[in-house]
Amino acid sequence: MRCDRLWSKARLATLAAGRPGLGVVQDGVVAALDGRILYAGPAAEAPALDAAEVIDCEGRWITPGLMDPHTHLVFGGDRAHEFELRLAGASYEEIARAGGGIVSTMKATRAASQDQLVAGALPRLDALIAEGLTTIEIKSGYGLSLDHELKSLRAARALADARKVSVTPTFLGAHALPPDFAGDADGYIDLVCRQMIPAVAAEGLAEAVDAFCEGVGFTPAQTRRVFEAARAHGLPVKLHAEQLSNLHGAALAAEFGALSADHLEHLDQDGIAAMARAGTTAVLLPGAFYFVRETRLPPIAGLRAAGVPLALATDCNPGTSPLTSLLLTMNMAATLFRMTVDECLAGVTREAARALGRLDQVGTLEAGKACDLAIWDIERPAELVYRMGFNPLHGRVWKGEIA
Ligand code: DI6
Ligand code: FE
Repeated sequence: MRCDRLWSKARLATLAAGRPGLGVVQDGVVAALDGRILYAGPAAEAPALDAAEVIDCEGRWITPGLMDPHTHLVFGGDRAHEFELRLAGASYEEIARAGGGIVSTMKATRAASQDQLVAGALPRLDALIAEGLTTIEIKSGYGLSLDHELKSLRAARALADARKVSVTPTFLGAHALPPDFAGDADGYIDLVCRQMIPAVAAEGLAEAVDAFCEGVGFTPAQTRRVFEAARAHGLPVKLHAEQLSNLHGAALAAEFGALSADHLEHLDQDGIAAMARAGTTAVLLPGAFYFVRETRLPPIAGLRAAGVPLALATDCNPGTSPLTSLLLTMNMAATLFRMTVDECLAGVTREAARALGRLDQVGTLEAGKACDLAIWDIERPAELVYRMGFNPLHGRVWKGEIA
């Protein structure tokens, strides 16, 4: 069989559903043809392959390319000064009242051009790519007006043209109440449902719709209206749920067959059961948990026992998770949430793909999927979770191309 490229003498962590644990293949090969995996598995069982190019991996490990299924990567400005105020004892509420918080990022995002938003996001994207990222979800949510939300989503799309990476944009207009709608949250949700979502859908600018269901965000009733508008426009949903309190957002998300419910520190057993029934993936965000010094752990054991898929993400955002490292995210998930090495690696590959509705295309080393690979200078996969601040990436492959 003809193939474009063959990676030989490799140890594979396939994450393939049919194989136990990480789906390890000790003496494996990966063959790519036209950007897709033609074969991934034991060298001894490979078909006869006529490769245009053979790369000897010299025993290195190959995993699926890493995926970040929850980021707010596109935004203007930063909140480093707020970080100093917090260290000096100011509360989030005091900072918000002083015009800080999401509103300060909204102002900087509105003031930035689309090109400036792209330029500002590129260093954050490059940091993730340097660790083997091949797919990233990018939310809007700092424009909070029709034009600026569209600008943000167009900037997210433009990043896919600027780098060899796959971008899945998510519309998060229901992220916070902009000052122009102070005291009129229902009026703003009208704008989100009647103008923003139709425009986003008409331009094909998003693959899903998200919302922030929280006391400082939007109510379950307002979230339900956003979900109904998303459904009317054929867009799947996901939700920032139970981050700071239990508004039963995860159960609402599950009612709409959500791809994922994210954060989940305050998730209860009813929410777990609803997610399990709906097949909704839990996206856990240890960077936000760490950065805001949260003390309530998400119910990992309950989610695990109910068979809810567990994904991980950086939640890269300027306010609660200025994090651009999936390797550190995995270490935090193991160290803080007590997730296993296998769960962490699955969380940034197979389960991240599931959370994005892309498991049929990426997330495991299986024939027919995009040939997105990360090649590592490690002796065992646990090193990718164990180390902090060390990047053992040897090479990255995106759609069969050495990137
Ligand atoms: N939850 C969060 O932690 C971020 N957004 C959200 O829905 C906060 C975003 C910010 O503070 O800029
Ligand atoms: Fe978030």
